[in-house]
Amino acid sequence: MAFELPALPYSKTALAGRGMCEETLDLHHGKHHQAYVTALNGFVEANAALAGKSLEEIVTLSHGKADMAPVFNNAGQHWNHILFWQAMSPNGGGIPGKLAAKIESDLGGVQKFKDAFKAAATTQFGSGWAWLVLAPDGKLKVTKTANGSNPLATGEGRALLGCDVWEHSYYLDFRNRRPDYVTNWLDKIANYEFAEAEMLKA
Ligand code: MN3
Repeated sequence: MAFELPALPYSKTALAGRGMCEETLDLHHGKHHQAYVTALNGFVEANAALAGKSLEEIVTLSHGKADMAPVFNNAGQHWNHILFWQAMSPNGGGIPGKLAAKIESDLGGVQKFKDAFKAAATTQFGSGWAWLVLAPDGKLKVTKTANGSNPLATGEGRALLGCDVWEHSYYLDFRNRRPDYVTNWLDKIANYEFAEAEMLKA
């Protein structure tokens, strides 16, 4: 079974009033994410060791292996973007009670969480991701990864939110102003209902 580009869970214009325009979503989903899926399928077809493996298995088995870096990059980016589309919402920005309480106890409150997330996102040199994860010790943690990597690969925990800080995610809307993109993303776009549901599944 070839991997497939998942449909967006909202229309391409759904986030336009919240700082992510139709062209950004159209290119990001239809071109960038599609390219990762197409490349990954090419690697799976060419390598019998990858046949029949789940996306999570491919991410894990290719992580840290120099000869599998192209496989890891594309599998990781497919996994990251599946999460990214779900981690955004046209009704984003509001933090529901159970997640807010956990943020308060583990991260010192919403403002400290947002400051830590912005710091992670803006200090990630070059391309990468900022994450809110439920760490193996049961605590919330803010982290970052480079390029196509993610908390599944690094073992840092269950990803609850992931913010794409590759330039293709924000350049049309915010130009070079990554800090403004991340602030807006946390305040108006992030789907904390999704993050809470993922936290409660764990
Ligand atoms: Mn991207």
